[in-house]
Amino acid sequence: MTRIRAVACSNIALAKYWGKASVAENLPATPSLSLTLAGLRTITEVEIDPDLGRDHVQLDGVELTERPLERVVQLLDRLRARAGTSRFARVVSRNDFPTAAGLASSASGFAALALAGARALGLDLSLEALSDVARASSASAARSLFGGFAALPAGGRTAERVAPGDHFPLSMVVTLTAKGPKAIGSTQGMQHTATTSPYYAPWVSHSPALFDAVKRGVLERDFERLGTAMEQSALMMHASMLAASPAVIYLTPTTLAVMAAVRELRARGTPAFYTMDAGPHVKVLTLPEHAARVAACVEGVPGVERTIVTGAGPDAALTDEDPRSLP
Ligand code: 2P0
Repeated sequence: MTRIRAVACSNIALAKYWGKASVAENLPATPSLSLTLAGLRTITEVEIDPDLGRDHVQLDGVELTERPLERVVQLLDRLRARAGTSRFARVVSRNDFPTAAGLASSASGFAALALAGARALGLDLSLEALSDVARASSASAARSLFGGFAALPAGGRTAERVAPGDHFPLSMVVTLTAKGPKAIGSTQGMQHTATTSPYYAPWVSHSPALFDAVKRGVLERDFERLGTAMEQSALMMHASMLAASPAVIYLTPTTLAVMAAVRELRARGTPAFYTMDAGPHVKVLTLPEHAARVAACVEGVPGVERTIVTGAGPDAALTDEDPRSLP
C-alpha cells in the first residue's frame, strides 16, 4: 500500500473566473488572477489499496456519496488512466476552514488531491501538469497548486505563476458573515448566469481589461490600481449574476454592511478593498501594517461572525502532517 499526504492552500481570486468557455472540458471564459492564502489549508491523504473495490472518500470526517464522491473519483480516474493502473484509493481530507461556504474549499481540496493522488499512483508530475488535472475538476483549483499570485488564462488548461507572495506582501482579512440559507453552487450559478443573464456577455468581454489592471497592480506593487480593479471585477461578476433570471444573489445585508465599512475606512485613509465570491463572506485586501485595524473595523459590523487574517501561502507540497490532526 502506498500512502501519500499533500497540503494545498485555498486562493481568493483578485480578478474573477465566472463562466466557462467549454463546459465539457471545464475551461474558463474569463482570465483570473488569485492570491493563495496561508491561513486556508486542506490536507489530503491518499492510500492506494489493491484490496479496495472502489474509492472511499472522507471529507472533514464525513464519508462522501453521490456527486461530491463522483467528482473525486473522476479526478482519480484521470490520474489512473495516466498511470496505467486500476487500483482504488482511500482518501481522507480535512480543511482547517469552513467547507463549501464560499471560501473556495474546492480549490485547495482538488489541488491537494491532484498532488497526493498523482504521487500515490506513482506519477511524478510538474505543478503545471497537476494544475491541469485539478482544473478539469474545478477551475479555481488550477491556481491553488501555486503559492503567491497565480493566473489562469481565459480558455487556459493550466494556471501559471505571476509572482511569489513576497514580491508584494499583502494581507487578506477573510470576514465570515452570518450563515444564510445555502446558496446555489458555483458551477450551477455560473451556468445559469451564462444562459440567462444579458450582462454575461459584457462581463466576459470586459474581464480581460480588469485582469490586466489587477496583474499590473501586482507586478508594479501598485495597491490602489490593484484594489480598484479587484473591486470592479467582483462587482461586475456579481452584477452579471444579479441580472440572471431568476437572479443569483450571494450578497446579504451583512455583506453590504461590511462593504460599506471598508469604503468608509478607505475614505478615512486606510488602504483596503473588498472582494466577494460565491457566498456571503467578504475578503478585504490590505497592506500588512493595516490588517489589525481592518479586522477590528469589520468585526464591529453586526452579523460578522469572525475574521481570519492571513497572507500569501506556499505552493502545494507533500507533507507528513496527518489530516486527522486538524481541528
Ligand atoms: C474564482 N469562483 O475565480 C471564482 C469567483 C467563485 C467566484 O472559481 O465549476 O468551484 O468547479 O470550475 O472553481 C468557484 O468556482 O467552479 C470560483 P468549477 P469553481 O475563484
